[in-house]
Amino acid sequence: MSEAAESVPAGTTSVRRSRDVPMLVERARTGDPRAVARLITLVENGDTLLPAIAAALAPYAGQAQVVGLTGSPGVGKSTTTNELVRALRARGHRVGVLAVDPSSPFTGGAILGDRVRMQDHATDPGVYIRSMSSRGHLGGLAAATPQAVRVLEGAGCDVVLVETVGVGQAEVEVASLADTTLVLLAPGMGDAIQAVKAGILEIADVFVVNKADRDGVDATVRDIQGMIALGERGPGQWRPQVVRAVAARGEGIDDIAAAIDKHRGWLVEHGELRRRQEARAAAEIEAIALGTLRARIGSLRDGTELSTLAAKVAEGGLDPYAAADTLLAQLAR
Ligand SMILES: Nc1nc2c(ncn2[C@@H]2O[C@H](COP(=O)(O)OP(=O)(O)OP(=O)(O)O)[C@@H](O)[C@H]2O)c(=O)[nH]1
Ligand SMILES: [Mg+2]
Repeated sequence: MSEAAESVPAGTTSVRRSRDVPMLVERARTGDPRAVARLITLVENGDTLLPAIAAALAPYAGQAQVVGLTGSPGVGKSTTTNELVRALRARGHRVGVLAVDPSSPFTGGAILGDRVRMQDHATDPGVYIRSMSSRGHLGGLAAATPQAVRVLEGAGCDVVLVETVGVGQAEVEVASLADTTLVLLAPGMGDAIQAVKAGILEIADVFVVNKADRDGVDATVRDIQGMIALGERGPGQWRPQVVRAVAARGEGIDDIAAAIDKHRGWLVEHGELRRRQEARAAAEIEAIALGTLRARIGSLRDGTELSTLAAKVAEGGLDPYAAADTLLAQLAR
């Protein structure tokens, strides 16, 4: 705990290094980007202040519309995000952007590219853009991202766009945190097949076939529509939309926005929005609980409990299941 940071009157330096959660949240509420940045850093680092931050932000849960964008590297996620931000700003929305890379513990060069591509909004006080890595956070990005979303909700963002790189399991996990998930594909990248393998098809609410200025766009659209047709869907279930775009020229962005709106309407109409928010909360609680358990098991390993049990199991006096039960009972205390 940095005492100095707290005694300094609230200014630039103190906000950047502050550990005063009520002050940071109050400032974030007024849209102070430094307070938002500081809170997200604390979240990202898995700081010991996390529970206090979560408690202070709890009243603002569920106030923003969360839209996830995922897809292979270079498919055009940041370009699309940038254009969507423009469209949302034109409607007067406050927008938060989180660019997360689940596959690497540190966000690397791609982020610099994102910054450049989203430069258009760098001086707009109605836009907050942030890159995130999973460094330090016990539950990884799947646990850190919803908390960062809460920070942005607390800061008054109406919409939060979450860009994740890749089409693997970790991306599916992060993308499933959104109310509406956009999966971006490009012609000729074999993305459609990879998407099926990674279970992306199940989480996509809207498919965006970007780079529609390239050859093979019709075939890609056909592939996806074929896959959607094969997917089992009960009556009243959402049928994923397919939208073409040339994000680099701002084309198709209105169609993407319209598809997001349509999905939003469907979510509300079918009570699915609350169900998704609850599923998200459940995943969050589980990740935190597992993180705590893992930390406690780690500390048990250093102690005598585990070695005592291990000795008994090794000499045949106890079976490992019973030993694990004993261990869990000890952890619960
Ligand atoms: N031809 C063409 N190029 C595009 C289009 N949209 C984006 N690009 C280009 O594709 C490249 C990658 O775009 P990004 O928006 O950075 O892609 P990304 O998916 O965010 O990439 P990562 O974050 O690295 O995974 C850039 O050079 C863009 O200018 C498009 O519609 N058509
Ligand atoms: Mg990007």
